[in-house]
Amino acid sequence: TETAPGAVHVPDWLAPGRQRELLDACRAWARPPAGLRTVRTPGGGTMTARQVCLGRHWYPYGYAATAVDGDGAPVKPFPAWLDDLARRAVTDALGAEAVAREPYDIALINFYDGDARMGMHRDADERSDAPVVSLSLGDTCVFRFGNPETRTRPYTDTELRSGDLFVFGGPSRLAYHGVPRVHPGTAPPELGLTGRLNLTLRVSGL
Ligand code: MD3
Ligand code: FE
Repeated sequence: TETAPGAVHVPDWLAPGRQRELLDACRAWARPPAGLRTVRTPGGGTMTARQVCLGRHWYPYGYAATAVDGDGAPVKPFPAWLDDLARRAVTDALGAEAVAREPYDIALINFYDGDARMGMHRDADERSDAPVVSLSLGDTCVFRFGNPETRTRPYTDTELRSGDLFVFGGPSRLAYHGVPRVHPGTAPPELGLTGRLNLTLRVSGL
């Protein structure tokens, strides 16, 4: 269903077996070296969700081929199967015309515990207008989608559950968005995940 122009939510896009496979891959990527790190914000604070990157490290506000924080190890490679997954996701959500020419080359994986949040922000560090693909695993969260102009209202709040796909293309690509809360204990029990994880796939254009 289209939440805003170019923003399409596909509940239950990943079957339970695929959720498990993706979770296992994310857990492997989260291990050192270049594993989960706490992202420092320019104001001196830290993000409450912890993050692991593939392809390039994201740091506020840009991408780096070598780690500028964390353990200093080189970033893990972005595997070709994630590009295939991103292309299938965009095709299913927006249609084949919306799929980018350039390969998807960056994954950002955010791990949320029950207290983690993500404030309203825009993702403007990519030099490509290719749609961003978001996949959620584990606990349900409230996802807040704003507008391209201001960090403030009007918002649309939707719940993102384990297995859901969200694709952000067109005018929604630069809209403000955030995660005001996670609902602890709502993950599918068979997944074996405490907390929430979100994987985004992007074209860096770099
Ligand atoms: C809209 N992640 O990684 S997912 C992010 O749940 C991010 O971890 C949140 O915001 C999370 O930047 C929200 C939905 C999402 C992801 C990327 C977007 C919405 C987006 C990029 C552009 C526009
Ligand atoms: Fe974002």
